[in-house]
Amino acid sequence: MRRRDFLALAGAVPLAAAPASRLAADAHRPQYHLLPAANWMNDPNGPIYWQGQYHMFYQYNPNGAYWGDMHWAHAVSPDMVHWKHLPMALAPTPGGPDKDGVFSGCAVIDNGTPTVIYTGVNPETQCVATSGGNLTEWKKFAGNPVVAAPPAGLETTGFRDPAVWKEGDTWLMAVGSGFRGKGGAVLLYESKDLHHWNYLHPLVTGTMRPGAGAKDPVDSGEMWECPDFLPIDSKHLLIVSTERVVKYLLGSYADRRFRPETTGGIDHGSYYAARTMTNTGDRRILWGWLTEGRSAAAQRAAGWSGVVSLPRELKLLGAQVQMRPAEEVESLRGKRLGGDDVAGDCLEIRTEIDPGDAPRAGLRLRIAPDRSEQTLVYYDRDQKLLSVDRSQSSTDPSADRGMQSGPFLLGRGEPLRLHIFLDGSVIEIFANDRFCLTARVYPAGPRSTGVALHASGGTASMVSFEAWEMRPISADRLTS
Ligand code: DQQ
Repeated sequence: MRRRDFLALAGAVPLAAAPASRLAADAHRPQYHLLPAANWMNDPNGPIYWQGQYHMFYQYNPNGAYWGDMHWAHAVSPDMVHWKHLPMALAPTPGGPDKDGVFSGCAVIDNGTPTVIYTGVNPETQCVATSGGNLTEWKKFAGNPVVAAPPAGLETTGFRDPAVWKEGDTWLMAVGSGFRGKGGAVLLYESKDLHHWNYLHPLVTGTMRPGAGAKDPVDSGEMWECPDFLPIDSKHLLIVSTERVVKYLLGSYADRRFRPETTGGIDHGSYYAARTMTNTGDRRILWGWLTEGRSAAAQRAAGWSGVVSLPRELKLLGAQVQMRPAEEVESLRGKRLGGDDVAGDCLEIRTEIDPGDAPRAGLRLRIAPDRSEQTLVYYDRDQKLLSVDRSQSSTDPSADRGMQSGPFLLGRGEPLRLHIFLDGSVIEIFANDRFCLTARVYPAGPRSTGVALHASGGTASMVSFEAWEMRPISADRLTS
């Protein structure tokens, strides 16, 4: 497939040193996921549906492919899959409360006025900005910060990444936080006008795994980043990012307190800082940051780092959180592939596998003709895990080789249903609509594109298999 690239975005988003020709030829750059024209990106910020368009903001460093100098970049889409980049939405204001970075936050519509609430640093404070209508020009509130410090008397591990929603005529705000030696927490505030906030109490406090202490409170679970809190059917869902993964807590919400009943993983791989889109009615669309799986030096050399996930639709099935790619993603399907010609690095694959008596069964992806590279995705019956084995994914020493897995159990007679999106270095995996794992792989060989059934220790069979080439969201679409 001819490689195209998002370089037409260059006018909207400042470019750094990486030459456009090199980025366009980079086989590891995704072709149908949203990512900036160059440089570093991380958390999705303030995703919102407004006046017939889906808006995505995200953490962005205009200076290079490394974290720092956080801005909010902006892209817009009619369908959540074809994107056009717009001018930078928010940049740090010298001397202002966000002078050292415009950190993560959310977007809401306040009586017809699009409004973002975000964290300014240093120190961590909560700030507000509004837009006249089309979300391209933002005016920071002159009275920022609207919350200047964590509640008096609380010794917190952090105070950032607000999520805001409305109940009746009252705005509620959840701020990511935590307590040393105890665990992560979400602090709850209320307001009538988004400018004057009154601290209520922790919406919920986590408990740490014994002995989990680490220098960085995010690594130990003593700090919860990017909280997102939403009703889903008759329950409420809290999503938090901590310990390098995104977790969910499902439970009941009453008297402005959240009581978790079950917990699970939103994604068990290279995925972080997830946030749902606001203003989408009853639909719950989740976006995450697909983190890189190669060295910082390799990221700088490539000139880009970070990808926005595909839109993921959340529903509740009994007590289980169902996760599926939003149906809009199907519009990217190109040629349908069949038989022996299934190969590629820009594909959608749907397969049903009967593990039979094989203790490990799944797919082999990105296989090199001489087998020097391959990535295994499989169900491990004995370990009760869904795993991605990256030990042979790349002959390039700068690429991660670590195993990625999460708890997963097939019911008696239940087949393994894999729904997989390959896009350059991205592998987004949905299993049986209830488990997700995103892996990043960087095969060195240009022909490491093979796909095959994987079984070890026994015989598994493929019950069904469908695959499509995926259409790049090409430069012309991105700028039209
Ligand atoms: N990234 C942002 C923070 C957030 C973290 C800074 C999570 O607001 O806590 O870039 O990835």
